[in-house]
Amino acid sequence: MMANKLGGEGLIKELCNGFELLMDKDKGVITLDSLRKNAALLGLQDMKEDELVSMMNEGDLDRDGALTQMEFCVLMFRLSPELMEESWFWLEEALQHELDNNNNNHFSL
Ligand SMILES: [Ca+2]
Repeated sequence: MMANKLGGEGLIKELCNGFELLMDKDKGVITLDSLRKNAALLGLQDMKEDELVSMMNEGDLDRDGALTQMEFCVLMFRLSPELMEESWFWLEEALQHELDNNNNNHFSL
């Protein structure tokens, strides 16, 4: 299977390729502006303004008005119901890792 071949990191990378196309190159995150500007690169040029806004809202887990790479990846997984169950395993592992890192950062502050 593809997931086994690539490993978790490779699979996630593959799925998140869109992030770099959509992000604001200066800020390193996806904003509504960069999404609007770059949507056509992913074939999303037909998305309406309110669809772009709701995509941002749905993906923006910490409500800072921008999508980080991790937030974008989570959104892509949620928008891709055909993805294998196995992908969820890798994503959860990556998320857990991310959360652990964040927790550690909190404690060290
Ligand atoms: Ca965010």
